[in-house]
Amino acid sequence: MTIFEKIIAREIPGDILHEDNDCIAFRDIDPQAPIHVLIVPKKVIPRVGEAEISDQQTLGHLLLVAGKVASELGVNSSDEGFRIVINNGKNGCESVPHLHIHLLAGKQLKWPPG
Ligand code: DGP
Repeated sequence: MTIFEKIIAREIPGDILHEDNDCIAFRDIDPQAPIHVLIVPKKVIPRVGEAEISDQQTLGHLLLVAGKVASELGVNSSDEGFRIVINNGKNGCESVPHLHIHLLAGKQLKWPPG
């Protein structure tokens, strides 16, 4: 069971900002920006590179929820803004093998990423 499944099952606490039938969004325990939220599908897809055609609706839903959470946190504007990141595998710095979108905001982020 991944750490994210335990948060979904309320076996460990999470600072939850959104939940619906398909996903959950909660604040990252190790924030890399003033706003750092993870959007996680309830279905365990290990990483985006292993998603299947049948996951298409879920993948799109995660992006829409990221936008909704960004709106609720007041950063969904061109003046403010946010970044979405999906880490995949070792070189992508994935550490939890349960697909998740990072929503980062609240400061000027650098480009290119490291
Ligand atoms: P990644 O490296 O892309 O697999 O991101 C995993 C993220 O998960 C990382 O930013 C830290 C976060 N994380 C790990 N364990 C926990 C936890 O128990 N609670 C919360 N809220 N976040 C966690």
